[in-house]
Amino acid sequence: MKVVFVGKTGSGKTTLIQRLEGKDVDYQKTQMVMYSGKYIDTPGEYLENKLMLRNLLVSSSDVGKVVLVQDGEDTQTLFPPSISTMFMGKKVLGVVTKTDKKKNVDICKEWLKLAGAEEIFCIGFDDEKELERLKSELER
Ligand SMILES: Nc1nc2c(ncn2[C@@H]2O[C@H](COP(=O)(O)OP(=O)(O)OP(=O)(O)O)[C@@H](O)[C@H]2O)c(=O)[nH]1
Ligand SMILES: [Mg+2]
Repeated sequence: MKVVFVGKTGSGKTTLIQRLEGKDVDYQKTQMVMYSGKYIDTPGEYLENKLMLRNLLVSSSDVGKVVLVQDGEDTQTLFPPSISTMFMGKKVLGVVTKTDKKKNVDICKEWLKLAGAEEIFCIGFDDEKELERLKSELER
């Protein structure tokens, strides 16, 4: 089952997918929804436009899991409380990225919990173990 990644522009979705796929990390702004294999990458703009997010979910009915990606350096979140309820029947996980920067990781975890993430992973550039833990969760 496919996995869709949603999160603010620059939160680290593409980087995370590249690492999960064992690819070289290569910065590129995501301009459109990218379906490549199991992981669906979305532009950050999809989170700002709820209609686009809904369209994406309807048109990707084979998605089994949703990963909410929260930038660990951010002092705010774009995920409203219980946003998980709009992804009906899909398992919602949360990832705090950039934890190597050690900025706002704790509050970011709280926001993801409030958003309705069932499980939360904290992943930075120095975190291969947590990346592997996420990978095996996504492969289940
Ligand atoms: N230090 C650090 N930087 C990261 C990490 N993950 C991503 N970045 C950096 O954050 C920037 C944005 O990463 P992307 O993966 O392109 O973000 P995105 O969510 O795909 O952004 P959009 O495509 O615009 O929606 C890049 O410069 C990455 O190198 C991390 O774990 N640690
Ligand atoms: Mg991207």
